[in-house]
Amino acid sequence: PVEVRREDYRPFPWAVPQVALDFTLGLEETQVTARLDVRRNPAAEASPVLRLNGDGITPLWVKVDSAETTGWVMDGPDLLLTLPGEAHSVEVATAIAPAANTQLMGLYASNGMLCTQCEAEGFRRITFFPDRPDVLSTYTVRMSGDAGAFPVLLSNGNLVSSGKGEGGTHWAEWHDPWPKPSYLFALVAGDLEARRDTFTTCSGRKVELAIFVRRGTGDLERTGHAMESLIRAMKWDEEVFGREYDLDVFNIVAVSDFNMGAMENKGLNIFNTRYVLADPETATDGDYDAVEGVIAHEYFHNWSGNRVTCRDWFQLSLKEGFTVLRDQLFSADMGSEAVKRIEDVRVLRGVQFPEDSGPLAHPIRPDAYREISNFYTATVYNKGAEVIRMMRVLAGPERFRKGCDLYFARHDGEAATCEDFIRAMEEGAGLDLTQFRLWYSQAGTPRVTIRMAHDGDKVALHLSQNVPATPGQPDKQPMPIPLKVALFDPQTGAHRGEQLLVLDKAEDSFIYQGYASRPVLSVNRGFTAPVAIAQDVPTSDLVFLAAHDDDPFARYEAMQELVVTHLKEAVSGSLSDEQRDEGRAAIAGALRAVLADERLDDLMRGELLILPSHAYLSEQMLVADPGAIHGERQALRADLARALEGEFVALHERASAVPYSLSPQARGARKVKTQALIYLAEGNPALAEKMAAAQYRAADNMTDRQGALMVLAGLQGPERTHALIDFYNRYRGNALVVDKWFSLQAGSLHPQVLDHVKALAEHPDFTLTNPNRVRALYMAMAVNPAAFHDASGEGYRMVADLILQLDPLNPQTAARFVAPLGRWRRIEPQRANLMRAALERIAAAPSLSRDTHEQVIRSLG
Ligand code: B3K
Ligand code: ZN
Repeated sequence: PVEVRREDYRPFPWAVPQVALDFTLGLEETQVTARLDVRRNPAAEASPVLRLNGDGITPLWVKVDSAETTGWVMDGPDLLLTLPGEAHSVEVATAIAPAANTQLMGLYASNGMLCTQCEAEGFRRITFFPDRPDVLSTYTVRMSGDAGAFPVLLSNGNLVSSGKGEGGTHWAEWHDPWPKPSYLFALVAGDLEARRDTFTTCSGRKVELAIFVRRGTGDLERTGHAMESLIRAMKWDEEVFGREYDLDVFNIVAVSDFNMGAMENKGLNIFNTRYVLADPETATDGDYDAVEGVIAHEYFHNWSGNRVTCRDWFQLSLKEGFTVLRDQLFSADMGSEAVKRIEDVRVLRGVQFPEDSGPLAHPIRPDAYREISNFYTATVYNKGAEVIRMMRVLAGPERFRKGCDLYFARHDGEAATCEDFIRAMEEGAGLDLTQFRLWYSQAGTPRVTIRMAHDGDKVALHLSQNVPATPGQPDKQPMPIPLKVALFDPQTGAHRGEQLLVLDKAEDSFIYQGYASRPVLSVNRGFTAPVAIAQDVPTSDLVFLAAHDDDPFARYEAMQELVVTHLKEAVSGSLSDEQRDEGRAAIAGALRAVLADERLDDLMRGELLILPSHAYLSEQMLVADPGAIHGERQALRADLARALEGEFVALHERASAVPYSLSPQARGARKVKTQALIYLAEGNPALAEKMAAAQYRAADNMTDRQGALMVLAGLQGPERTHALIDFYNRYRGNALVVDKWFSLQAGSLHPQVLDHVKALAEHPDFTLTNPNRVRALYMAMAVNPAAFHDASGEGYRMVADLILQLDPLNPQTAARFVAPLGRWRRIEPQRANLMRAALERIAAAPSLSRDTHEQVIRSLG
């Protein structure tokens, strides 16, 4: 497999202003003819050769200017034509087999319906085409099919006409007036029903909204939250970013077989059911938030992605990083800004930081890939969002908006680059981002070391930065790092105002006068920079900030740091028994304050109760011992639970009295209720079993029920079995809830978890052909440290077996399981050997997909 390099970009020699597609639909076979109006692209180096990408398809016939021709050749998967003139019409016919498409890329069948997924390179599995994002065309799509099997026929844009055909068929023709790249093409045909609503845009245009689900599944009643979220997102994008919707219809279709979360096809978003369906009985509060966030994300792509698209796939963060930032700001506005920020940082640290410090590290704008599907990563998405968020911090929200306005105005209708975005931001927001561009080109999480010196009434902050070496990037340059800081007077509990420091050198010092006594430093408030901070802070400072910092993120951060520092020392074995007890007591004291603080709302209290994740803790150590980290973390939790048992029981009781609603108060109550159980399960398992069983039985919503079942799944008493059987029987047939049933068991703290996973893989409801189900079982296990890192190496073997089995069916999903094994260099030697052996076994397989091959080679690298 060849490497594609960013520096090799060349414009395509041909423009394709118009495309007409004609589909004769069938699950087993669908016939496709494509007519492309092509003309030479004056902006490109001229070439008579027209390369049309294909993947697993062969042409049935080819016509040029309406005459059938044999003047074409195949070059590997691609079709090549040599065209003499300036402009031609090229027609190609293909036949594809949707029901046999297990990769779920291109046109495929899902529960009797037909749907598409084209990003990044799926369109070439449907027909021959210049399948690259810088070729923009207007599409006319005609489709015909059996009216009984496919009563609903959808594509991008507006419905132009429809009618009955012969032999029980019908047809529809759609036209999308907005030029778009092939990756935004979509088609859906099936027996669907829809929730409908309307939205009137700021300029007074009425938009018909519809959310489609499979008919007769009961899913329609679960689309209300998605519709409300869509309407809120449309309104918010007008108000906050000045972006108005631009078609007469906006359709969403929910599909149960889907590789990713959702897809922003122009005017016809296709969603994993997981991010559409929600009702109190089947969806948790977390699921409600995820639906709202993903609905908004895909909608926001209409501008950041569709109206302005990407020149090439190296620019992916241009649309993804920006759109993630947009959805984060939206969700913050819809709920609690502080809690949202904490959740986003938790994902960044738990997923992106490990990626950035491992063998798969890459800049947010990568330089090379073999399979682009492997670069839909936490780095491109989440770090990409952080990088744009830093621009917003540097400019302030108003000037940032000016930069965005200029970007949209200047590049509307174009395929743009990250550089275009940066330049628009420089001009529109009035920033000099010369050095800032390093955030796009350098991989690795910068590490900022801070030392505070206090002398007389002078305070000096000595800061230094180091960007670690990453694959292919041994030497790094210092980057501009914006840090919001405040200096607290521990006596008064106040500070003199927040300041924004920008550390743009390897080392720098910042001096403050007028501090008679040594202040307490609160740094990277709001997490203004996606960096790791290293500093020697007295425990008393962290306890102070955990109780008093007026920046809620910083307060959370102090609490985390208190625990991280303690666990790091405990795991390294450098603590005496006495020191360990002291450390635990300090944490218990801080937690007690959190439990008692009446100014805190429960949503925030719930965040402060969450212990730093195993992944984040491992990240703090050069070489991690997963067994030791897990053991110390659980022992700390048990100790805290025993010290605060009365408080946790009281909290659970208070929260249990709050009736179900979606208000922040009620959601907060549900959050702390299950947090209390998680603690008690370690400190007093018998009591926790009783309380969790009671919570399970009393539950009138999925948040309480899932929380209770999660705790029970990790315990060994009889209530575990009762609840698991009850849950399955209650929800059998509801795929999304059965996914939860698989996940809770695979993610549990139960000592026999690996045996449970093996048994579940044989369960009649388990299948390798549904990505949600595969992830529910195996991703839950792969991120469960006690299971995956079982000292026997069994967890690693199971993941390797899965990858080998899944790769021939669905390479994109299989390749996602490689990263957990790729962490081996940062794991203690015995486990590291077992992990490497698992990777080598995969590498030795006779034929691997390009997806899995690339990830395995990089991971062994
Ligand atoms: N743009 C899609 C991602 C599709 C990835 C396909 N391999 C979803 C999103 O980010 O909104
Ligand atoms: Zn996206």
